[in-house]
Amino acid sequence: MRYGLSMLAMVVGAGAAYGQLHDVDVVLKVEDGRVVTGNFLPDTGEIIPWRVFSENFGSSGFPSFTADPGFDSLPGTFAANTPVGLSVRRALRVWDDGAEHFDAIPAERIEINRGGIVVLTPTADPDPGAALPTLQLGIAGSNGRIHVHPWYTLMSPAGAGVYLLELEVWAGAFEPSEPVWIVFNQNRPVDEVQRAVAWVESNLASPGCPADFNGDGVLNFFDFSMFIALYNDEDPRADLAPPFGVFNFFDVSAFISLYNQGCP
Ligand SMILES: [Ca+2]
Repeated sequence: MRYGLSMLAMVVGAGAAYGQLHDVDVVLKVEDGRVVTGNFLPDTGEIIPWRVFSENFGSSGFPSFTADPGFDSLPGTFAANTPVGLSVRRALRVWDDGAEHFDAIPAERIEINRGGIVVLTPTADPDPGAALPTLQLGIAGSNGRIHVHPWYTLMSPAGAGVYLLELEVWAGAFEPSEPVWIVFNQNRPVDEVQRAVAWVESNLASPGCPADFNGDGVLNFFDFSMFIALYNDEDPRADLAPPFGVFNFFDVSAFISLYNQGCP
């Protein structure tokens, strides 16, 4: 249940108009010569910086397979014909829900396929400075947009689990993006996936900065927007204070307190 939304609306003003957030595509833009990953705020189309995505294998009806997230951009983001691709930064990891970490490298690997060209997650983390396994996703169209959906397949034994893929996105001569994480769920409960996503956000995307909800290392209005969207969804990530399972002013107050602490 949820209380006190009017109080929250007072805190953040018009931002409370944002609706639900959906992890769909990785939206690309360029800032200061670097690729930046984001997500569309559904009500406004605004691109909010975003680095942690999640998806379910089997979401399109085929087991151990998904074509999401795709990679999208607004027209004019890139020069026509700019090649855009991804590199795999680490071996795949699997979530330990009891111990709450992503330390283990499973037998499973993920194959990413674009037009018959594939890249496989490595069996061990690449050495620092070594070339990363990479895959060109496509080239920007004449309008400067790219929108592609690679195919992700969880390879045998394809056991139930929550898997963590760490990527970076590159485009032409721009500096590659900061790390991007996709949490893939293979037949595990939603609440376990939410715990795994929350762990990635607070331990990998923005360690020591719990109010940095979109994980870009900066505290600003985007984080308020994110908190509101998650609060409206009654997402456990917004359930910051007792009584847990209830969304009320104590969660809002806890968020404001975390926000005021700032980032290290
Ligand atoms: Ca932020």
